[in-house]
Amino acid sequence: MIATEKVLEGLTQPAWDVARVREEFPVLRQTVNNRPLVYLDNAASSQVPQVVIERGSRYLQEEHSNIHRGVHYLSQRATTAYEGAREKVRRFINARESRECLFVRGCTEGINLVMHGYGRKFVGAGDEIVVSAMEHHANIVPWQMLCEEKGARLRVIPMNDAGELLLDEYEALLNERTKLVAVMHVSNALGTINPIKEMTSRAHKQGIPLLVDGAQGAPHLPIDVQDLDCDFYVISGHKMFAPTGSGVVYGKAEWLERMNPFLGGGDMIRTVTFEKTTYAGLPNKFEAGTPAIASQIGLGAAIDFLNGIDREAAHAYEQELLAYATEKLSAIEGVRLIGTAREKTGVLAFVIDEIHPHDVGTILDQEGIAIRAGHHCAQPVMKRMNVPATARASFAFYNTKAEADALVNAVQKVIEVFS
Ligand code: C6P
Repeated sequence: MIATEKVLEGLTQPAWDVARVREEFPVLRQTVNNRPLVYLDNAASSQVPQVVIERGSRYLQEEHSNIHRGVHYLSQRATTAYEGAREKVRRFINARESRECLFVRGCTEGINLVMHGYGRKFVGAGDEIVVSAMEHHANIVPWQMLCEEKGARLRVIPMNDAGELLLDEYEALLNERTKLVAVMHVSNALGTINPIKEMTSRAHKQGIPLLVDGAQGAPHLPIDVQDLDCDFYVISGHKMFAPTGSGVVYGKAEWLERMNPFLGGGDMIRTVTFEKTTYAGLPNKFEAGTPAIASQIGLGAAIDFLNGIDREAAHAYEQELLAYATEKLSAIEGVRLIGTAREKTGVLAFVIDEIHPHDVGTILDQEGIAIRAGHHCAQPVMKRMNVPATARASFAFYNTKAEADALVNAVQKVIEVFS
């Protein structure tokens, strides 16, 4: 049976069968420090299911070749697989056309592509870019670089203490100088789900395009870019069960057609002379050089995997797990949750009185529990919440209540060690 076509029996039942889904993720079977691995760092990078591993190795064993260039058999097979992955992405996010789905290495590269392609062409002196107070550095720094270059200004949507954006203040920031709103779908540091459809509609009322940093949205939520009506939606494959080096920029064709290319080189041109170069059509105009072929084919296989499970049940299960862990963790004296929005995905960030998050992370690691500790590439969030850093557990649909218990017990142990 072809790996990516494997039917994932048992995963489409209404009740989520977590034991069954865990079987698909070989990395979860190991022990760390003589304890079963408890992997709660999914917001940094999620794990890869067997079907994706098999698809990647099948490419390397049977199909490896450069794409778009060769007339030979292997190149055509690799091209078919690569373009097949693009079509899978298109369907997954419900883009109108596959040429609106550009392959990039991840969100950071994707946002930089839009900054160079859109920003350097359409933003000028005195213009404004609106970002939010909860953005990841990947959706701040490129826009700051642009503002510096162009003499433009970065405006910031504020948030409340729970980590929810203030929509009236957002709307008040928009004006004729605003050239782009760049906002995350889901916060990696707080878990907040932002009301993207509403935010897009408010921006569009004033003719302003909107970019969504979908790094933490695509792995957990159904994405329909036509329904959201966003102008750009950027995805990192390694956060949605695909290999590193895979990712997507969705852009409306009418923008992508008008934008400057990002990188110059092979495969993105129509003609080259020393006097002038003309560019290829979409999507090639934005895909210079040899891309991460195996990784993008892996992303296609990860999408097959996600299509093979009941995503609604997976989401409901993640929400249940979040509620369970939130209740238990917040009941511990000395623990304070950072990020308590009403709409959240499975991110549980916290601080413990008098104990540095790095110490929490290190002690949890000794228990075989992987979390992330630090500023999560969101220093402005730390400043806003008045903490130097947080410890962050982030859940995926393969995590269990027993693992949430292990987290809670280990946090209690940390407090005992320091008391
Ligand atoms: N957040 C985290 O532990 P890259 O690294 O390019 O795949 O994705 C960058 C990025 C952009 N936006 C958001 C919302 C993100 O969460 C991330 C990556 C990881 O939270 C690593 S810092």
